[in-house]
Amino acid sequence: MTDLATMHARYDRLGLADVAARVLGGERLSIEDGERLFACPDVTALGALAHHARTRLHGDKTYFVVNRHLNYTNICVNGCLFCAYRRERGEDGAFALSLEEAEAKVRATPEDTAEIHVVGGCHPSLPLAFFEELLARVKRLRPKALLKCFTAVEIAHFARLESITPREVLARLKNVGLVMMPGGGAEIFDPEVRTRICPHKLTAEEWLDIHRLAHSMGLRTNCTMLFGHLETRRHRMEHLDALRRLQDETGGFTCFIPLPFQTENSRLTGITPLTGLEELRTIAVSRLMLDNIRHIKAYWVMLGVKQAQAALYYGADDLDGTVVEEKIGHMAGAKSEAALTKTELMAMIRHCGFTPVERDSLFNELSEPSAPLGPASQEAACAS
Ligand code: V47
Ligand code: SF4
Repeated sequence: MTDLATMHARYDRLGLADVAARVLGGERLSIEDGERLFACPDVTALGALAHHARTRLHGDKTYFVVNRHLNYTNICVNGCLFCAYRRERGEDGAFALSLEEAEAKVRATPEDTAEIHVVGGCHPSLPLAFFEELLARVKRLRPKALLKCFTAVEIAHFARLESITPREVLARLKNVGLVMMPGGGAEIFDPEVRTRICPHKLTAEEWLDIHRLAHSMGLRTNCTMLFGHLETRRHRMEHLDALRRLQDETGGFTCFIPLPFQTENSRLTGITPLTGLEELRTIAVSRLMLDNIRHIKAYWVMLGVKQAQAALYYGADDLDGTVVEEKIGHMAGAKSEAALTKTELMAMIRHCGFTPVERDSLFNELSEPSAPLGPASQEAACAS
């Protein structure tokens, strides 16, 4: 039998020959196709399709970024039930950085940092002028770093506090160097689940509207999905479909980040953590559904380093970055390292047989791709 015939027979046995043919033909998959892929017991067959789609886009390149997270406060008016990071004002462990404290953290950041990722809770009184000054100071200290700051949730919050429109907020932040918004706050779009896990957060439509607006103003954004809590696989599919529809309209999303729920220290109790295979299925289906979003991030902070490496064979092409001082996932029990060095990220990528490519927030390539390890050195690395 030819390779193609063997492959056809495999997907035929699984009842997925038509879906596999659509993937190989570069055709769009429906929500129902996605559900059928999710239900496929042979996770490696699903992974092979996602890997095909990933390889068609990126060959064996795997991206990473030298970046730093800057969480300016954990005081938040929202109180999402899944969040272990948030505190009430005055509560033990609550913090709000001064401009000088934030500056000191940026000064301690290596000169070659390509991205500074600034997010925090929805603080009840910090004015927009504080954030304008913060971004201006960060830009002054690290002029080469791109500023990826503030989720749609924070933008909506600033607009409410200042009684101005989200457009005005974004225009003022863009003026002091904002180029990109991270993808947080999307959670899951289904209105019933959303009400149960984050009743005070902006609605799905509001989240999508702010990203649409940002794209129309020339800003790029990422997008996320928080999964493994109260949602069903169908909810995940509908979430991906909503992101895909907005991307058809604007083309402004750069990267999708599937975020597996970390179950510790939150008010969302009684949730069994997802199996590793269900995480990989979700990443693979995301790659296959989001045919118009170029990059899928295996965020090692939430997945753990080993699972993030496996995810590179299930559709992901990016590992995020050095991160430094991540709080949201680690306060929720994420078992991953506190930070990774550039050397460690490159080794992680090479040991899986991919070519590491350093990037900035917009996925501009900053380095010549450097070759993956050959089989002999891979063996040595595995034995060490
Ligand atoms: O919006 C909160 C999620 C998000 C938990 O755009 C949790 O490049 C899992 O969006 N378990 C913030 N997830 C993180 C985020 C992000 C991270 C890295 C890169 C980018 C990017 C975006 O974290 C929140 C929420 O969806 N989150 N609590 C938890 N217990
Ligand atoms: Fe606040 Fe964000 Fe935590 Fe929700 S997820 S409580 S908005 S910090």
